[in-house]
Amino acid sequence: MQPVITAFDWVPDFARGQVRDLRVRWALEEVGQPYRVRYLAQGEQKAPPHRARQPFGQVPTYEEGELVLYESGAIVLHLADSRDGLLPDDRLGRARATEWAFAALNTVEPPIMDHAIATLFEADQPWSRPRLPAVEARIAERLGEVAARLGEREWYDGAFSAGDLLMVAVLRILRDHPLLAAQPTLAAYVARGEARPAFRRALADQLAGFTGSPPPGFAEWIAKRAARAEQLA
Ligand SMILES: N[C@@H](CCC(=O)N[C@@H](CS)C(=O)NCC(=O)O)C(=O)O
Repeated sequence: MQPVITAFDWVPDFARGQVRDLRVRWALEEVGQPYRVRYLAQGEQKAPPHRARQPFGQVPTYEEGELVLYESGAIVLHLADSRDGLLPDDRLGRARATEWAFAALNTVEPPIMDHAIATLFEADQPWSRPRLPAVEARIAERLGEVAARLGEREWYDGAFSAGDLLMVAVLRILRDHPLLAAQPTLAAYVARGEARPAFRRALADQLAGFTGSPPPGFAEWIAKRAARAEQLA
């Protein structure tokens, strides 16, 4: 039986190609595991049936037989552990790939999400603009550190791994931002990840899945929010 993941049938344009089911789709493609998708309309993620799968009311989830998993990192690591292709065979190599996966999710992603909160989710709040310089400085510091550790290597530790998959997925949140362009080796690392056939298939499939409609009142809500953000500028 094919595993089933959850994904949204609609998100705003800025989120297309970034929703976290992409990481899971990418891992599934890398290991050659066919899968099915249960699409959720906006709002459905907070209803009891999905909450039973995902306590925070978010996507993605992963169901395989009696296993129901949430957290994209845990799902990617489960796929890497249970199939060939995303973790080296040796114990120490597996530990290093896991280290890079946690570095991505635990150390690099939080300041990048702070940036998304300040510029998107809470862009209309008075605290966001004053906070931005500090958030950007923290991201710049982290990117410099990641670039220093990666050096000139193609991937973190030999062959492409689940750690690289998650690090690229996190860094590409900044794909159009000058902060990433300021680190050419990282920008090239992201481009290498995005050039992988498995990534391209995963991205195309995520984009093709947005066949739904925005929730009622979305256009009015976004316009009001933009007007408030404009006033604060
Ligand atoms: N740490 C979680 C984060 C999941 C997450 O933030 N999901 C977002 C989409 S990328 C979501 O479902 N947001 C909708 C909501 O919170 O209502 C993971 O990596 O799986």
